[in-house]
Amino acid sequence: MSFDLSDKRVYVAGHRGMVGSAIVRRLASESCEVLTADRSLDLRDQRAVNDWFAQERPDAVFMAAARVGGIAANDAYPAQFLYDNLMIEANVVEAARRAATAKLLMLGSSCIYPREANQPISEDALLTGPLEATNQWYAIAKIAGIRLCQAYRIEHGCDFISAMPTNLYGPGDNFDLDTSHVLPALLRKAHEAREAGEAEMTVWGSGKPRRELLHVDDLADACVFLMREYSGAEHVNVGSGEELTITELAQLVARTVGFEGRLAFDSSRPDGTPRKLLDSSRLKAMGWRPSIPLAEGIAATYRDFLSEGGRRVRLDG
Ligand code: GFB
Repeated sequence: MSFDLSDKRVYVAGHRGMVGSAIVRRLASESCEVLTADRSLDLRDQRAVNDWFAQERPDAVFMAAARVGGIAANDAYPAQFLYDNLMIEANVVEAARRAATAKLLMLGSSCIYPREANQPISEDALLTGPLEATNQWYAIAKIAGIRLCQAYRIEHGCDFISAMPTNLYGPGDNFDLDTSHVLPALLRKAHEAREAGEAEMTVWGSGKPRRELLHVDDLADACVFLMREYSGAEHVNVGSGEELTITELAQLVARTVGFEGRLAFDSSRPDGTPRKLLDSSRLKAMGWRPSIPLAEGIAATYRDFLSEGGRRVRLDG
């Protein structure tokens, strides 16, 4: 039986981040009441989270709040990535149980899978091998998030589910070069190199790793779909199937921005996971498909960058 969102009180945790804001945009076309908390609610503070839930009593929760960042931020802030994410997840899940929230969707990441997982990576590859070192702290926290939902399902009968998106991009992304993911970084670098008339732009690592990219509005649509249609213990992969090397991505970004110079590879920077293409066949079999082609999504994200003036600099999702 599907979960009906009509007239429900729906809390989007992390509504200022790229994922949370996309979910809020997506929920605008549903007849539900969207709840958000202001900045004064620190999701790492258990008592504050319990009080907020007791007062607001959401029927459903999209758990999109997280400390997030690209390969360099993960490496630089292991304690923040592990501690903040563990606390946020545990507090929100426990508060949702206490407030008798009927359904919760936890968001994870494709970095939960072993570095050497078979490709495309199916859900059952979880915990079958060692993690990639550059994002293991974040991955451990996200694995704990999946297990929390499963444990609460077993012990308390809570209908808490998890979705594991592939690498995401889109409006509202973080364009800070020290903490961002690859796509916003490349957009910014190509833009600034073109503006300054430079002959080359720097790309971290070898350019050989492959990444699958999904537009955040497609993810938001998949989250609403899963909230409605899925009630299982196992986490569900959410990918686009659009995979390319970092070199190909940099070339696509350069074309989008109109930068005609060379790519210079900085081998002092890490490559990270060689490949993490998700097997999204379970979600596909349920009837969901992405709809935003990569080239179109990148062009829209570049427009967002220009309208924001590249000012978005953040570590929280
Ligand atoms: O997106 P990204 O930072 O993270 O990097 P991951 C992806 C790839 O792009 C790496 C290369 O091989 C980087 O070396 N790259 C090239 C760059 N130029 C740049 C650049 O200017 N900036 C950045 N950031 N990368 C993330 C995890 O891993 O995946 C997160 O750190 C999360 O925790 C996310 O799980 C899904 O794809 O390697």
